[in-house]
Amino acid sequence: MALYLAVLLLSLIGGAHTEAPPNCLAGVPGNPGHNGHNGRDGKDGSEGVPGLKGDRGEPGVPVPGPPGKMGPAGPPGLKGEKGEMGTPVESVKTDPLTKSLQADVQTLRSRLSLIEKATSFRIFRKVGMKYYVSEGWEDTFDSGRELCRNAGGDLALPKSEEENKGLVKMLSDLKGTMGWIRANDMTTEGTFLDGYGGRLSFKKWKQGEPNNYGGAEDCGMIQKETGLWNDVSCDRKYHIVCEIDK
Ligand SMILES: [Ca+2]
Ligand SMILES: [Ca+2]
Repeated sequence: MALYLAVLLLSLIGGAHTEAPPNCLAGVPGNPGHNGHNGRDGKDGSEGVPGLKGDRGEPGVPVPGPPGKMGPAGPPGLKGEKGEMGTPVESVKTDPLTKSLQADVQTLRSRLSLIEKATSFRIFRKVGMKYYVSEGWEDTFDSGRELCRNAGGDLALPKSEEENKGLVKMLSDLKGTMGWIRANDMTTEGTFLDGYGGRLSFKKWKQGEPNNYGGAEDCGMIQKETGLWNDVSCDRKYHIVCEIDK
């Protein structure tokens, strides 16, 4: 704009120094001016007026929440009243067949125990319902009896001719000539007992025996050659044959 005014002014001044043409023509337009500076930013508009209050909402639907944690145990309750006495159970009766089987089983167990004991010895021989057993020991009457009792039996004492012969065979097996028998009169001189206070149910004394020779013969022995018995000093050392019957 300022440039345009300056051109116009110069044009007027120039006209003052020159003569005006006879026929006046329109002038040529000048060049457009430069753009002006940007205008200032406008301000934000002012806050609007609050709207109207909305309608009331629909009522909510109740939803059950998750279960809460378990609370602490309560105090113990009061003791209840004593109950009535019950009816006694009738004793169980065992039928005869079951009783018989139980008895058989017990018998078999006893026999098995007996066999296990007997067969644990180096030499054993079954005679009737008992076993004569030995490890080949030779010792005094008392020591021999202790050995046998520790093994679950006792010193041999034949109660029949069959058992007496069986004991003789044991001595043969042991290659011995004499062995102890349990008969003794330690308690009462002249009265031979079985070691448990019982009288002898079977005897096989050699003729003239027992004679308590020298006043010091209280223990019985058996001779292999004859199968006959004799009373001798208990401190002698003879073969020890034990009997196991249970
Ligand atoms: Ca005697
Ligand atoms: Ca004698």
